[in-house]
Amino acid sequence: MSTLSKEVIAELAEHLENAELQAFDVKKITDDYPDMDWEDAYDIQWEIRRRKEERGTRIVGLKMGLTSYAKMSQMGVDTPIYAFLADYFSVPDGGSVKTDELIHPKVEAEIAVITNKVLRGPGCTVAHVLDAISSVLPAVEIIDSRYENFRFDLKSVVADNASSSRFVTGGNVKRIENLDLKTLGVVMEINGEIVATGAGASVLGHPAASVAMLANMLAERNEEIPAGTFIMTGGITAAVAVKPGDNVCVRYQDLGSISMNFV
Ligand code: 0L1
Ligand code: MG
Repeated sequence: MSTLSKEVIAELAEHLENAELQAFDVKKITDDYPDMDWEDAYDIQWEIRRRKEERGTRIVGLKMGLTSYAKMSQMGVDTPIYAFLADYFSVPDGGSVKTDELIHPKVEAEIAVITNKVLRGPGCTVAHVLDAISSVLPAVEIIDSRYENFRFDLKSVVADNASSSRFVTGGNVKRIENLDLKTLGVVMEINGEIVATGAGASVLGHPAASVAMLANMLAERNEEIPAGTFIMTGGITAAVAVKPGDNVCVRYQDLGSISMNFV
């Protein structure tokens, strides 16, 4: 049950979207609206999505966030969340990420999938997801919370589109039957130094569990995951801060590597 009026939802969406587009930080929104609930938080996120689509921005995928135990303990939370990916978030493999368009970026290694069947909850399981994944590909997410010094709570983060800002995908696309997503390993390097390592099982035990959770969460709003959706299943490692001049390279077992420069 929402607690905020339509006008307040629209105001907060505009406020957070301006912070994203103009790269300035803001106070967490629950300071002024301490009673806002989960539905309010997702209403604000969906309103940001609507604003972008109205201006002609395309939604090119979905993501799950806070799905790894490393990330949950880094942020002191225990519930995964979802968000959307807009077309201009995409940076080509080997490309440059402009830090003057961001506030305080961090990178996360992720496993992404593309579906070929509709996934609809409630009751969506890992079995349904494994049957609906046509391909698997590597992805690196660049998150950039709009909140000052990363001081936020989960509802504020949901409203802020789960800190989504950029992503890079590339490497090799593989069919799911040729991979073991649970043991698939990643090595993240910044400027040639290994800064994080992990395996797919860090994502809720299996990245497909993250997609099932996404379908079940969307069902609460009567939404589904359409066939052909690109989904980033969540960070395998804790997020690592980056600065201008950094080169990030993530090597994936069986899926090649992805790199980018922060300029
Ligand atoms: O992609 C994610 O795991 C979402 C992270 C949201 C919280 C943060 O900014 O670290
Ligand atoms: Mg992420």
